[in-house]
Amino acid sequence: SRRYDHARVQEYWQQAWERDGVFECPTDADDPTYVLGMFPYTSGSLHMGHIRNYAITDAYARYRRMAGDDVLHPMGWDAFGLPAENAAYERNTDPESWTRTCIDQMKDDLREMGFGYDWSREITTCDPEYYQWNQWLFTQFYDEGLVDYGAATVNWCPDCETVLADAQVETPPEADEGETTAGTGHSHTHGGGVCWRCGTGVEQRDLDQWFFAITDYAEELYHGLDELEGWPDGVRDSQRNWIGRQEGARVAFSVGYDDHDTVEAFTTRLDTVYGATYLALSPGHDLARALAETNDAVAEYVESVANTDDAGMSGIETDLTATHPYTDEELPVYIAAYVLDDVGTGAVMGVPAHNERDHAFADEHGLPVQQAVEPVDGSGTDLPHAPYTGDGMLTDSGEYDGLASAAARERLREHDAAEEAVTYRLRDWLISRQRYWGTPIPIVHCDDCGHVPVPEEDLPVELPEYVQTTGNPLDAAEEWKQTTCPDCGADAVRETDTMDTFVDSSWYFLRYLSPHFESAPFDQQTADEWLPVDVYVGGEEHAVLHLLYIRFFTRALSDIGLLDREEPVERLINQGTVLHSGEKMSKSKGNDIAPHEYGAETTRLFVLSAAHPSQDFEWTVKDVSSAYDFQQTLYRLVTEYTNQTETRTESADHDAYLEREIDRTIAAVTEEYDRFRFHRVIGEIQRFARLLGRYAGYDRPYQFAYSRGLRVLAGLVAPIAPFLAEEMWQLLDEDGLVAESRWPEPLRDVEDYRIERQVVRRTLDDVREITEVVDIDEPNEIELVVAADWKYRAYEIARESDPDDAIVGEIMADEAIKQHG
Ligand code: ANZ
Ligand code: ZN
Repeated sequence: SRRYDHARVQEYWQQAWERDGVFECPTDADDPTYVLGMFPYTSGSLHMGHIRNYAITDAYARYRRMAGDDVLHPMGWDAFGLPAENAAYERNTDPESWTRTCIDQMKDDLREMGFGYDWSREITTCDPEYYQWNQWLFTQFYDEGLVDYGAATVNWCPDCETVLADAQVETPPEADEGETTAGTGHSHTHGGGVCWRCGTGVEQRDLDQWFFAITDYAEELYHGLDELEGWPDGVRDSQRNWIGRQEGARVAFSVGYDDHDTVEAFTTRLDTVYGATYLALSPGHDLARALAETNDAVAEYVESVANTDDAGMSGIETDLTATHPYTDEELPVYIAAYVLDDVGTGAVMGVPAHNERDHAFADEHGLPVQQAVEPVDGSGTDLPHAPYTGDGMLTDSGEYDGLASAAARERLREHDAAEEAVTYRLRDWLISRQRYWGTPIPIVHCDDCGHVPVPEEDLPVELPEYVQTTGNPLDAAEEWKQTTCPDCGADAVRETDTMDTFVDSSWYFLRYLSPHFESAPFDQQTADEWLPVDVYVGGEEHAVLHLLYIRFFTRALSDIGLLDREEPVERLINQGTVLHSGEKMSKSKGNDIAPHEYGAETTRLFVLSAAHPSQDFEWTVKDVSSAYDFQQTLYRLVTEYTNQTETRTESADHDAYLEREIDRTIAAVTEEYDRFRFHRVIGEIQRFARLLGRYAGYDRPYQFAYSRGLRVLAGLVAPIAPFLAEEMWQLLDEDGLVAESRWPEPLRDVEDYRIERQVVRRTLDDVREITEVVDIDEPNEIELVVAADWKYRAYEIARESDPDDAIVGEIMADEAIKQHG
C-alpha cells in the first residue's frame, strides 16, 4: 500500500489552514491562551533547538485550540544584533539584506515543519515600525528617571569593538574554576572573561554609557521570584543568585581625611567586627581616588591594577588610620585590588581570622589575625594559620562575648556606627552598543542643553544607510549625525550608540497583542486582559538575561502606568538540549543535523517523543526511524480500513473493551497534553494504535466503535503530527480540518477513568486491583490482548516506582492473566 509522505502533502495543508485562518487569534477574544516560544535570532536557518522549542509550543497551542480555547500563538524575528553585521561583512552585503534573506529562509522552514502561527501578528525588530517603540519606551524611561548616563568601566570586546553587558561576559571554557561563570558571574571580578559571541578575551575600558536602572527593581525582582510557581526552580535560583541579595550592615569607620570624614564598610558578618584588623578600599573608591591625587605611590598602584587582570592580593598601605567604632583602636587603611568598586560600599573591614580573602591579604601584608568568634561544637580552629569562617560564639568581643553569631549580628547593629543594609550583586543594565545594527538611542547632544531626548513626534530616529568601517558605522555617518537641538535649535549631534538587542526582546511579547497599534507600543486594554503569557518556552541559556529583563520591563511599564501587571509569564518551560554523540548539537561542533534531513514531520515527532520537554536527549537514527515508522503505522491503519476492511454493524461482547480503551486513551492523552508530557502522549497513542491493529486483526471490527477509534486517533495525534492527521481525517471522510475539529471526548464520564487511572497509578498492591478492573469472565483473544496491555502497563508503573516491585508486579499480572486464561 501507499506510504505516507509528508513532503507531498504539506503545502496543500498549509494552504488549507491559512485559507481558513485556523491560527488567527480573534482580536475580540476575551482572554486567549497565550502560547509563546522565544522568537529566533535571525541567524540563517533553523536548528534542532528551535525545532524542539517550537514543536512544544505548537503541540500545546493546537491542542488548546481543539479543546475550544482562543489561542494566541505568534511568531516574529529577533533581527538586530552583531552577528548580522559580522555575517554581512563576510558576505560583502549589508546587515539589512542579510537579515531579510535569513527571515525568508527561516519562515519557509517553519512552514515546512507544519507550525501554525498567527502570521498576521508577525513582528520584526529591525523594522522602524517596531524599533520606534524601543525609542519611545527609552524616552518614557528617561522621563521616569530610569535611564542613567555616565562614565563606566565597561567590558570591551576588542574583536567586536563593542561594550558587553556583564551577563555577556563568559568564563572561557578551559578555565576550571573562576569567579565568573556564565549565569552567575559578574565581570567586576576583573579579568579572565570572554565575549559571549566571539570568545575573544574581554578588556576593561572607561566610556560614557547609557544604562537602564534595573537595580531600582532589585528588591522587587528578587521577592517576586517567590510567587513564580510556574517557573522551574533552577531558573528562579539563577535569578536569585544573579540579583545576589545580601543582608548585612554598613559600619562607619572614621578616617578624618579632608571631606572624607568616615568610610563605610559593608559586611555580612558584623559578628566578627572585633576581629577587624585593617580597613581596605577598592582602587576606585572615592577616597582612594582622592588620595591618588596627592600621593604618587597610591596613584601608581591604582593605575597598575586598573590595567591588570590578575592583581591577586596586592595592595598598598596609605598614611591614614581608621578608628574602629567599637574598640576605638586605630587600624591601618589599605587600598586593595580584591576589594571591588561596585560591590557593597567599595570598602571592607578586614577580618583575617574569619574570612579567606582577608586572611590571604593579611598573610601577604603581615597584618595581625585577631579572633572574634569561636566554634561551639568543640571542633576547634587552626588559627592563626587558617581562618575559621563559620558562625559560633563571640570571644574577645567586649560586652558581646558569649553571644551566638546570629544574635550578635542584631545586637551589634544597635551601635551608632552600624546600620542595617542590604546589597545586591545586580548592576544597572548597560544598554549602549557601539554598533550599527540596532536601535539608535534617541538622544541629541547639545553643547548648551546637554543630552536631550528626541521628542515623540520626531521618532523614529531611523538608521542611516550602512557603510562598512572598522569602528562604529554610526560615528562615520556624518550627515546623519548632524542635527539640531530639540530644545534650543542650535546645531547638535546625535547619539551614535545603539541599544543592546535585549531591549528589543524585553517587550516583544506585548507587541504581539496589538501588533498594528499606532499610538503606543501596545494597547493597554488588550494587554491587561490577555496577559500573562500562559506558557513561555525557550532555552535555559536565557535564565537570567532575557527572563530578568522581561520581568523588569513589566514592572517598570506598570509603574509608568502603561500596564497593570507584575509578572509577565505564568508558566515557563526550559526545553532541554538535543545532544548528538554526547555533545550539544551545534553547527560549530559540526555534529548538527538539519531539521529536514529526515523529513520535517518525523523530526517533529521525534523531538517530542524522545523525552520530557525539559530533559536533554540524544539524537539517534534508531529513534528517528521509529518516529518514521509510527507515522506509517497510523497511516496504514486508516488506509487499510478505508480500502479493504469488512466491518460489522452489530456489536459483540468484546467490543466493550475497545470502547473503554478509546475513552481511557482520550482521558490519558488529554491529561498528558495538559502536563506537556508529549513523550507520554505519543506512548499512549502508540499503545492505542497497537490495540486498534490487533482488534481489527481478530475479527471484523464493529463499524461504530472502530471508525470512532480511528477518528480519535487522528484527533489525538493532530497537535503533534498535523499533516498526517489531516490526511487521516480526509481518508476517514470527515468534514473540514482536523485542526479545527473538536477535541475527542470520551463517551463515558471521564471521571470514571480518572479514578481508574489513579488506581493504575498506585503501584504494587494495586496491580491486583488493576487485574480486577480488567474483570475477565470469559476470556477471548481480545481480552487477553487487553490484559497483556494492562500487564505491560502495570509493569511500567511498578518499574518507575521501584525496580524490585517491577518483578513482583509482573508476576502478579502474569498470574492474573493465567487465572483468567
Ligand atoms: C567582614 C567579614 C568577616 C566578611 C567575615 C565576611 C566574613 P560574601 O563573602 O560573598 O558573603 N565585601 C564587602 N564589600 C566588598 C567589596 N567591595 N569587595 C570585596 N569584598 C567585599 O560577601 C560578603 C562579604 O564580602 C562582606 O562581609 C565583606 O567581607 C566582603 F568573617 O565583611 B565581610
Ligand atoms: Zn540645546
